Amino acid sequence: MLVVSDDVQAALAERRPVVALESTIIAHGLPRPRNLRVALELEEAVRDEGAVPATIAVLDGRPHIGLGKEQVERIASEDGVRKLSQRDLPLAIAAGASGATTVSATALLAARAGLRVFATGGLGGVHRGWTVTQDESADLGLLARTRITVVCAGVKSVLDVAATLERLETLGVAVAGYGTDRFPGFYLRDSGHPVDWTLRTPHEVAGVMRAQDALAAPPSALVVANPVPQDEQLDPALHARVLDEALRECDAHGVSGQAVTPFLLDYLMRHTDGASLEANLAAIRGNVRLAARIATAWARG
Ligand code: PSU
Ligand code: MN
Repeated sequence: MLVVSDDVQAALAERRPVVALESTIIAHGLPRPRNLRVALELEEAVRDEGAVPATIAVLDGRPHIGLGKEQVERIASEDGVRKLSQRDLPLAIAAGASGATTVSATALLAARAGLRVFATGGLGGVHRGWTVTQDESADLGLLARTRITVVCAGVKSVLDVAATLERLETLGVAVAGYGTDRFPGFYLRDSGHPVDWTLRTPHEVAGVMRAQDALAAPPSALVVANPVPQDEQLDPALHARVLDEALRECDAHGVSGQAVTPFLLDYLMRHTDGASLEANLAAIRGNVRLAARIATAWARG
């Protein structure tokens, strides 16, 4: 069922570090043509750190773990690449469709392939207005059932961050700040909420992963929340102002379902002169590098 690339297969067989990367960010989270350059740059960053990148996507109905350059190009450039969350996978497979995978679909496929470390930008979560729309990303439920370590810059700031943190607690997903006791705010270093645990080295993160296994509790994820570097964060005042507008526009246009997240991210990008995009990319780059170091500490076992 899974098409695992040769270099990912070899790395897994030899217990060398591998980092899973999601593809929705490429297809639906970043503007073309920059998205292709970013996808390739992120893979290169993983290699720089001595690990093997495994970008995950569904192509013509087949889930791929590790993409070649032409396959990355398809995800970045082809029209009609869908956004696939976990529940969409069997539908896309049976239909022979192609799609980019969100955190939920990526984490599921990565875990199936035997990968343990995954890097992304920001997780999905509980949306503002949840009491009316019930809009909550499938990312949370899947992470509650999957043994994987996700390195992210927190959850997207367009969400209700406090509610998302509560939900992660209810679902039993472990959350730790990396080098911080504040939960990061995706474009910002600090979401305004604390975290209960702080991890300071890849070795410490690997120690928690081993403890998860030793405990043999029902499988759930470890979220390593890694803040964007201080000098690369978005101006907090600008962020607050534009985010307010974005949420109002989203409402006014009646945007709903899968379209909400891409709409908000795009609005922020266009109304911050691209500054939100730069902060987003800085966060992802940092996460990818840290994930590679964690995968290395994990592989050393
Ligand atoms: N963070 C970004 N860009 C993105 C996403 C997150 O900076 O495109 C994607 C991730 O793939 C995440 C998804 O899993 O948004 C969540 O979408 P939704 O809220 O529809 O579940
Ligand atoms: Mn949603």
